[in-house]
Amino acid sequence: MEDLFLQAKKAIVGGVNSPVRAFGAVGGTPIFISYARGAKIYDTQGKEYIDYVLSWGPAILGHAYPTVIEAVIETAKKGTTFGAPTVLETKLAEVIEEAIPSIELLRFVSSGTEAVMSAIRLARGYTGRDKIIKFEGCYHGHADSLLVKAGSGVATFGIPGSPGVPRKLAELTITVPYNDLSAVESIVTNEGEKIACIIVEPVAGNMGVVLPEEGFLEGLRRISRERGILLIFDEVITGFRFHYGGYQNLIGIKPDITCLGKIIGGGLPVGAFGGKREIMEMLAPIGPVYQAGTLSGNPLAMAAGIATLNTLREKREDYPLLIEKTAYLCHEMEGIFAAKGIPCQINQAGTMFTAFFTDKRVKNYEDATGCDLSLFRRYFHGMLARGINLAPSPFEAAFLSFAHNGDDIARTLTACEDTLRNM
Ligand code: KE4
Repeated sequence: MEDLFLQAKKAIVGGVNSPVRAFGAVGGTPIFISYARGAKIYDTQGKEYIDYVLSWGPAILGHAYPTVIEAVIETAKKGTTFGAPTVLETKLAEVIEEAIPSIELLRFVSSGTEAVMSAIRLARGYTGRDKIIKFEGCYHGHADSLLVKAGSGVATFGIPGSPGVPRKLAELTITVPYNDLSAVESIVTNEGEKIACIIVEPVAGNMGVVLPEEGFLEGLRRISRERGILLIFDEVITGFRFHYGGYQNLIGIKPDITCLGKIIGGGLPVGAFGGKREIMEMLAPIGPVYQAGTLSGNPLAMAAGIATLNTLREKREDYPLLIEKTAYLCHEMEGIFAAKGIPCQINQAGTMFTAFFTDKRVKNYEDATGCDLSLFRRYFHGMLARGINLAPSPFEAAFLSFAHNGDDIARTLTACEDTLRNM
């Protein structure tokens, strides 16, 4: 596949259309996928892999799920996009709003980044305030205001997380450690009236899986409500990942705005943001906050989303079993690591998990970056060589799909055992 990568690099920046795919964190040449089905992906040389990336979350039903594929084919025959309303958009919106009651009104876009970028603008437009609070290690897509890292000192001015992000804009984003409610409280005490929103991944997936500590999310809801700050849950990963609905339903917290993506598009480009009617109605064409998109809500993507969520609704009783399967895999892997004397903490949340190579609990980004990256690299390549496809970065989540069966789990554990034996 080196030849394919060389050829790709001649036409596409770094040979990839999203940086993490280039294997920068793990070294080596990325595998080129030729097709996928169920829990398996197949590279261009026909090698089979059990897939735990699932295109970074969307393929929760498994790849090439027949009902989804059928819906896409049938819809495509009638045309792929019209730039005009279709009933498919209304249908998918109704399905999502029925599953996640905090969303009274929504807008579809074509990616999670677009959903978050638009939600931030809406929060700023609705509150008339400019500052936002985000958490270190949470990733919300690549909009300028979110590509910011913590400035000097605790949570003062943000500094650009990438060249091209204006310093003046970065300074409006305050970054605090995940799970650090007191840091949020002290900022809000000092400048609550300047803060438009707090955005958080209710379960973090982008520093590896990190769970909210007891009271953390409840605290954000209380603090934000007290000071007229909008609370945004970025559920691009967690939406429909834990059960048929948002993570928010499980913990009984209603954010003001929810961002969705990945699963709701069934593998086609769909993002969405939605929430309280009075907030959402600030958006054009009803309100003055502008937001738009040529392919937003296009029929093909809507058809894939409707087929996916309808299937997940039928399978809603099967989520606990999938979570149990995930817990079993994590528990057995922990045993294998322990038996080999390799320090490893596995954070599991529902059907997603991350193996951190450290002997410390990982409850924020600082803990996550303290892991042994060289161990991770050897583990990643050992598993890949044995036909197990993991995310090529230690700061990502592994996902199970409804297509992963007992044999896949057993093969994964054997590969894990064999990999560690050879490390
Ligand atoms: P997209 O623009 O990539 O569709 O969504 C951005 C986004 C927003 N919010 C959360 C919580 C997300 O996880 C993401 C994107 N996730 C990454 C992987 N963790 C996408 C993979 C990639 O960047 O290629």
